[in-house]
Amino acid sequence: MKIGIVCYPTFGGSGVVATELGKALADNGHKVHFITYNQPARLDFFSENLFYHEVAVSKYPLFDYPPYELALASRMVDVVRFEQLDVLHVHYAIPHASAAFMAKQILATYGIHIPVITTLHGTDITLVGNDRTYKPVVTFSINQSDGVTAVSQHLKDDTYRFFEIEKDIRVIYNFIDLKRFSLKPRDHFKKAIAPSGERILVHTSNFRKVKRTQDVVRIFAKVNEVIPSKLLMVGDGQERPECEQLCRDLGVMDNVRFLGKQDAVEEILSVSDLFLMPSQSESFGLAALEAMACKVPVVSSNAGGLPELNVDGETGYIRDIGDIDGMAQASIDILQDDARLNQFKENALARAKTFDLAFILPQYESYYQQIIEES
Ligand code: GMT
Repeated sequence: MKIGIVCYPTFGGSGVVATELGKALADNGHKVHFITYNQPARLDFFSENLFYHEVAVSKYPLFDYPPYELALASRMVDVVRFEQLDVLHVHYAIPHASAAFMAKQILATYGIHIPVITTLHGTDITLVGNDRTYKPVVTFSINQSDGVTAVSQHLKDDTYRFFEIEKDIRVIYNFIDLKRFSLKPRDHFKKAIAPSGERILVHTSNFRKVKRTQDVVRIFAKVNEVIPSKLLMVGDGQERPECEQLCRDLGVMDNVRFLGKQDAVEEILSVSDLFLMPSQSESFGLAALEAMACKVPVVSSNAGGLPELNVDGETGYIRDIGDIDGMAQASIDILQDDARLNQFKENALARAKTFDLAFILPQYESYYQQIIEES
């Protein structure tokens, strides 16, 4: 197939899922065309089946808000026409689904029919999309998509709860490439971070409010009172300065490292013993899946789709959102007992394997085929 993928070229979340999916489709022989405003973060190599079409937004003094959606729709029209795409797969509803709707209408004037599939990722439904500012457009463009997928059952349920959706939504879970995300022997790195054999806790995110990164620090401070440990904070965003200050206030800064944005997250996960994800909202929790694939158990909140990934008492523990004491105690329970920690590590990997790219990729391929045939 010739597939157009529209996404945000971001380091995490929907951008990573879209890019990894495109790369896997290209490896499987499909021609994949990325349409976005910047080279996607993980699309940093050459492949005969991968193409990248940049969306350039012209600046003009009149535009306080340059019309990205129009530039994107125009680019989609050109790419579909001249590359003769079979399907457009847009990741994250805003503004990709509405831009695709516009492109589809324009293409119809050339006698071209292009099926559009929208994948819902989370905040496009739970936070941003549900905002009155965007809601009518999001509802309309989801209903106008030929196919709609959601990355968890919880996100599918939320979409029906928050919007008036007539479309059938297919759940296709996020996936992991186990060739890249696996435990790597990095003993020298582990020794450098935890020279006295301390346990290593880790958190990766974009440090937005929704991630509750200050809870991560508070949980760690409580764990560190009982178990000598270190915390690695990976990523960057608006909450980082507050977290750094909180570390100073709680007197734990000597045991915390803020590593900023990192490409080789799997290297950091490989030296870690426990992943913390106390999010306020999380449609799936891809970062937790990456950790589990590297044999790192997860202590998380019960937000959104997290219970579909993290199995309470098996791959880690789940506590209510904001239950800092509960998450700290759960972390201590795992970390203070070698046998339990090792069992949870094995369980985490076994669970991650059920989200192997090899199982999920065919689900997307057959869904594309179905939507192309039906539309
Ligand atoms: O979590 C973020 O803030 C990024 C966001 C995105 O859309 O890029 O992530 C969402 O999509 C990921 C991939 O499907 C999911 O694993 C995340 O759980 C989801 N984030 C939220 O729902 C908050």
